[in-house]
Amino acid sequence: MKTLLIVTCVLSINLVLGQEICPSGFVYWDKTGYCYRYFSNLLTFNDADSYCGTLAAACSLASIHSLSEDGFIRDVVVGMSNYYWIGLNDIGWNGDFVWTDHSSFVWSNWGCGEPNNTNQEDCTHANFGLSHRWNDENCSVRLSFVCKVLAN
Ligand SMILES: *[C@@H]1O[C@H](CO)[C@@H](O)[C@H](O)[C@H]1NC(C)=O
Ligand SMILES: *[C@@H]1O[C@H](CO)[C@@H](O)[C@H](O)[C@H]1NC(C)=O
Ligand SMILES: [Ca+2]
Ligand SMILES: [Ca+2]
Repeated sequence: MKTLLIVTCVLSINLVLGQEICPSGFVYWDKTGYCYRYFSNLLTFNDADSYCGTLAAACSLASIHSLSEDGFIRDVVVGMSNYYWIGLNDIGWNGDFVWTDHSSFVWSNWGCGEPNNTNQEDCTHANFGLSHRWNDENCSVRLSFVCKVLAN
């Protein structure tokens, strides 16, 4: 009984601190069960997604599936008002948007008039404009980015 209590206690502390269930430096969000991390390094979209993949198995640029997840990433994970890559792109076929983590494209938060594909924009950044929405941008542009991975 005593052992069980101690084990339970240690497990809850780890959950609260977000340790072990997330790779180092990632923030755990219990609402989705995923871990998130912001990187201020300026990389192209493909380099950013590859970088995420070096951090943990099946780690990709963040996919976003609700307004609350969008807000959590912006306010808690990033915490500043710059642009950052998320995993949404239409590199394969213009207008056919997919997430690099292969999750379903079920929700979007495009800014007014976006995506506009001006000069072949096939990649997406968040935090666009005063209403903090999404914009398609040239994939070769270098931006900071957010990685996301399922918690252990
Ligand atoms: C995208 O940006 C790159 C450099 O950042 C540029 O070389 C390329 O021409 C741009 N593509 C288009 C279609 O404008
Ligand atoms: C298209 O979106 C870009 C941002 O990616 C913006 O700078 C540009 O003004 C928009 N073009 C038009 C025609 O609305
Ligand atoms: Ca496009
Ligand atoms: Ca655009």
